[in-house]
Amino acid sequence: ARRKADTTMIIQTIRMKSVTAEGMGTLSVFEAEHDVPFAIKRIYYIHNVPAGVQRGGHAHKKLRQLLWCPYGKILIKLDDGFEKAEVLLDSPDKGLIVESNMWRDMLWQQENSVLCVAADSFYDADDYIRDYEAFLRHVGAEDPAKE
Ligand code: T46
Repeated sequence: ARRKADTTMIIQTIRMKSVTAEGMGTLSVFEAEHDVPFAIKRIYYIHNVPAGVQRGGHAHKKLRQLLWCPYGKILIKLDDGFEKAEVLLDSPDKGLIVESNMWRDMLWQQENSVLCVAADSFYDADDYIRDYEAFLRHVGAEDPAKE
């Protein structure tokens, strides 16, 4: 029951408030529930990743997250089952909200880029969908050829 792309996939990016002190660098900040549309229960970060590596390859049933890259360049590829979009995290003040039911891949484009994530829930392995066909069924976007 694949629907037509009559709705556009909404990709929400945020700009962190950034305060630069002349010759002394920049402080960037975001606040839970103010700048990010949820309370934060967990922070994790992914580092020591060689350039060219792709991680992810899953979706979450419920989890909502903010992704940002304080150092480096990481391409985030999103797929809601109907449409795909890409966002390049290439600036420490740029954040990407990834809602639930989004298939995500993260491609490291620069050695040692760091991916930081603020999540609205504790870790729950049962919240992951790691099979793409199962994801398409979950969001009601099965390939009609396979029905
Ligand atoms: C996501 C993207 C952006 C834990 O034990 N606790 C945790 O909080 C997390 C996030 C992971 N883990 C364990 C589970 C695996 O054994 O760490 C290992 C690596 O996790 P995974 O292969 O899922 O990593 P990525 O980079 O593919 O995905 C991660 C998050 O898991 C995922 O929620 O949205 O970053």
